[in-house]
Amino acid sequence: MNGKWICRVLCLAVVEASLFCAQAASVRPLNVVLILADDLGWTDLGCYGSDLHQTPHLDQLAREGVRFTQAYAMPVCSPSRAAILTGRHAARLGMTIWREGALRPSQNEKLLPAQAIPDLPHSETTLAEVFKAAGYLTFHVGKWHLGDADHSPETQGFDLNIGGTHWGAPATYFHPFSGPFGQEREFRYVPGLGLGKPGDYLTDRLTDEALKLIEAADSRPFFLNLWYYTPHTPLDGKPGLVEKYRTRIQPGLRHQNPDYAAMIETLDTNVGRVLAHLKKRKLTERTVIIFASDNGGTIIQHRGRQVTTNHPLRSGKGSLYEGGIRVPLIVRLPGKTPRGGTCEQPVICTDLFPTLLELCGLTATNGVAPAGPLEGISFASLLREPGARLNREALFFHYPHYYMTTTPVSAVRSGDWKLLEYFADQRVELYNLASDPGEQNDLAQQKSEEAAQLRDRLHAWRAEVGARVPSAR
Ligand SMILES: [Ca+2]
Repeated sequence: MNGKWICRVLCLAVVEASLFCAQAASVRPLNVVLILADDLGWTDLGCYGSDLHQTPHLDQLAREGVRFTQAYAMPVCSPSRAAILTGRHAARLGMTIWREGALRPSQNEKLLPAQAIPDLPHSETTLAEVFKAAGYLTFHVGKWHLGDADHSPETQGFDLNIGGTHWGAPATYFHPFSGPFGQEREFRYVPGLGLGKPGDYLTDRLTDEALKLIEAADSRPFFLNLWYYTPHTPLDGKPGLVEKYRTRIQPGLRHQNPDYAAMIETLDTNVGRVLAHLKKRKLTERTVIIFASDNGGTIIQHRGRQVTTNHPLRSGKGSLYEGGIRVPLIVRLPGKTPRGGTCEQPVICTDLFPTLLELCGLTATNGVAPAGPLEGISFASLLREPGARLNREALFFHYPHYYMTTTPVSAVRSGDWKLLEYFADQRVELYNLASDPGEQNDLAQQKSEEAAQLRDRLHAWRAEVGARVPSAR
């Protein structure tokens, strides 16, 4: 056992350990399938309001589980992934930008962005390490984006890695999934998928491998971290589906991109394959399913079209307005849990770590502990009672970098109030998300007392977690 398993343990896993969990854990450990889509926006699924994208399997999953309407991620890839695996905020980890961004020399911007680290430190405790210590098989399939070869999934508690690299996107979704990527024409590939054949499609192939691993686990408990690359750019939809959506797009529909729509339908089909396979293997009643996205939908132009819109939310990936950070989240538990519940409590990706530990009954007795303070809190209680409240005062966000949708910024949400603070001019904006979810009416002047209080809290949080901030040039 690794020396870092110190005793600052998950009393949270004990708190509220339900009869359901205790029974499940004592009979046979629950399996976990954690499915992450990449850059999927808040309204991109049918059950979240898309009027174009067809997602029957995910809609069905939402009917069988709990659909969160105010789930948050970090605004870009690697920070969310690090937060999910550790339960710790990206700002505390110092991983505030995607990996390539952390390595890129700063551009000629007004502020010098904060220095971010590109690789998830080995000193952190990951979900995979926790599950492995508890006797689970631990599989990573798909996008990793949390470090170089020295920080690959195999070094972070996973028994096996298929498809994960330090890159954030494939060169192409079509076989052989390799080629030059981006303006730099860097050669990229997706390892672990064998020879394959022309016509193979990346999202399908990752699922093929995931299903084989579920088979191979046989009766042993497993943690499957299935992190699809899709629907991140490049927008390579299957041609037949692209054509289908091309004929369906009408003026006035919220979503308008046929390639993106095709990729989302294929994502949905593959989630359906995983669910059907679990059913066939009689594992449905022993498996927790989580489906989420790692950040808000991308609103940039790609091949001459806007990728998606997060309307009615403002902005998209990279931004700390809701469109950048609010994401779909669906969780289905086995057993007699509420079906088709909708939960409006704000939750955040750091919560998955303590939630999964609680659901699987992993406690101090398993000898597991995070590497330090957790920002996440368990929302297991909401899965049993979606109308319950979480005991949390505020959620914080920190993106001390530039992106196409933002300049360096931090934000705090407390109750219905949300404050954003921009580093370039110390400007604050205050919104009431209950009456103004689209963040159109800045109330910072009108409600100056509330704004000042929230700003103080934001500053105190940044100091507490040691958040790195931009500096003047
Ligand atoms: Ca992403």
